[in-house]
Amino acid sequence: MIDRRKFLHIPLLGVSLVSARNFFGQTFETRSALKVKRPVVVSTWDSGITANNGAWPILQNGGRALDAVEAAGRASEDEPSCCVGLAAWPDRDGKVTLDACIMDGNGDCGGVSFLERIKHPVSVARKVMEKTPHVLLSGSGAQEFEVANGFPLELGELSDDAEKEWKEWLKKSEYKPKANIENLKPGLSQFRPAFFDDGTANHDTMGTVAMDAGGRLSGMVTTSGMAFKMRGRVGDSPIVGAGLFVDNEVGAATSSGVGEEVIRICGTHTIIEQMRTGRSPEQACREAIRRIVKRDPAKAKEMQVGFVALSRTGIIGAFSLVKGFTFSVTNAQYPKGKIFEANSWF
Ligand code: SD4
Repeated sequence: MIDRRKFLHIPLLGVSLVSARNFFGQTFETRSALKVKRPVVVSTWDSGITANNGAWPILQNGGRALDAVEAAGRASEDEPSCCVGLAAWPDRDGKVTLDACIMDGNGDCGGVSFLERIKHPVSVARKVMEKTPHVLLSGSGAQEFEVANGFPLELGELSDDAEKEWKEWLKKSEYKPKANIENLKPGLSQFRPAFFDDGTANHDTMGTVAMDAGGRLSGMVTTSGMAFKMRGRVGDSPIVGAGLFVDNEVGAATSSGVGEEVIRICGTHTIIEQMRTGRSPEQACREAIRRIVKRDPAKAKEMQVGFVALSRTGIIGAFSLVKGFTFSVTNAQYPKGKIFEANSWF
């Protein structure tokens, strides 16, 4: 594919390039590179503000990035409107199944997938990392491990809104993720653009990366996966190197969107390795997106994948397939969090 944008994306540190209108009619700044001071936390989507709010008090008080990203995941899982936990949309059989992972900048990592009736999968992922010789536990085994570690089993019933949407979906049973709106808060139909009262859209995957005051990096992802997925389907989120990769020598990256596409190109690992060779975070995210586009340009136009990366030198960059991928940044400069929109291929 001819790379028409090659000369347009010149990294300009801290310079606002455009103020774009996103899919939902909101306007966020788009920057090719944002230089930030540590400590800092960065999360996918507008709803990343909730995650960042969970992490920021820890970072602000000199805490570890690892504790901060776990708190970010828990804050999202606790907040029904974030839609990443048990209040989220179910699979096509009507069951909410959750995926999560967590990773430290020294290569320690843990994940859980296809987990049911667990309120805080991110904390179970951390236990997998710290208490087992393994990296990923799945399904009933993950659930048994979680119970043995003192986490309670929740009832596992659908929220009223999620049940309504699922029954509506069953009428056609069509699995067709739509860019940026494939994962909305239950109660807001996936078949029309939807807004919260403040105009934001919501997503069912929260990816967070953080750098603490000491320069240590960590990240986490927590999700209910794509709405109405096949039972047993696992996306990119719990897979280290796909939905999340962190290396203190280079930086941290996370993803959101159609997980199958991210897994196929080992998305976040690709980004960190690109950054290792000297590419900026945005250039590295763009290269990962290019590999997705190359495989099937027509299909890539119709869906969303977004990556965001933070370098160990404090530069944030992002890139997505189509317009509308936003990310939230919180640090001393933006203590309440600020939302930016990524540049996109299409
Ligand atoms: C998945 N990547 O399970 C997730 C979905 C997602 O916003 O990011 N939704 O494929």
